[in-house]
Amino acid sequence: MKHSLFIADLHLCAERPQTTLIFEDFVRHTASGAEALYILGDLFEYWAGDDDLADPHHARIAHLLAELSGSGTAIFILPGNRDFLMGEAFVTASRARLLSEPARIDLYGTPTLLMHGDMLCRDDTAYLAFRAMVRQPDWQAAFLARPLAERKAEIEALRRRSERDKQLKLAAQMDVHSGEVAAVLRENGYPRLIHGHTHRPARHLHRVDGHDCERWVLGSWHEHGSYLRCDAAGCAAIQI
Ligand code: LP5
Ligand code: MN
Repeated sequence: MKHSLFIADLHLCAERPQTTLIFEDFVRHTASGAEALYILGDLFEYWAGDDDLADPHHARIAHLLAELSGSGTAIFILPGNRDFLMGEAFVTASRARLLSEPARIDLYGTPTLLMHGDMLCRDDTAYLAFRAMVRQPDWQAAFLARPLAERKAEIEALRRRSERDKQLKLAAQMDVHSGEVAAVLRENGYPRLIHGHTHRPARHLHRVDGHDCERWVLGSWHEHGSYLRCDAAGCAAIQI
């Protein structure tokens, strides 16, 4: 049966080789049977710019995706808060297509909205202010003009700060806001939303303006692999 797969929050990096091995196995033996693979953000621990494709681990992942695409599975990448600096060079090397957020697709007859999920965390105001700054094209051009080693050091400092800040935030503050979920479904069409980011895999039901909607939250790959498989009959979450 024709089907598509959805993943997010793999946070791949050379320091976690086991996750990369699980991902390679998933791509070669599971994703290869799908019509399409949608990567909804945070494929990498972080992405400092496409010049980091020279890193052997990054090149290995791009090559793996290019092989999958060459074998007939379409690959779509919607970048997350860790890898929004992914550009044309990475998607070309991976033979993937870049999606901008929110992306609307027709998934076997069901209108489906795809997001990373960070934009839905309306109560995380410190993060949203930071996000607004780093998503500006001018800010990104200035950042990318700096030497790669400097950018990586800056991002690692930011990662440490982010981990510290998260300790001070309430769990609810870092979850999606149901009002924001209703707003995006209203603006972009009902009835299905798929996203990641919160690392709280689940299927939620929402009633929005009289429409029964479903929201699938993808799991992270920290403990084990996880993906969502959708076909004309619906979606199912699967753990590897
Ligand atoms: O990533 P995760 O899920 O652990 O936490 C996120 C939010 N944190 C982030 C930061 C990333 O983890 C760091 C990697 C980003 C790489 C991007 C590269 C380009 C940018 C480089 C800038 C130097 O996204 C976290 C949320 C959490 O999700 C839950 O939703 O809470 O947000 C934070 O912790 C952010 C702080 O609240 C605010 C930080 C303000 C920092 C201001 C200094 C900016 C310095 C810029 C220097 C050029
Ligand atoms: Mn994220």
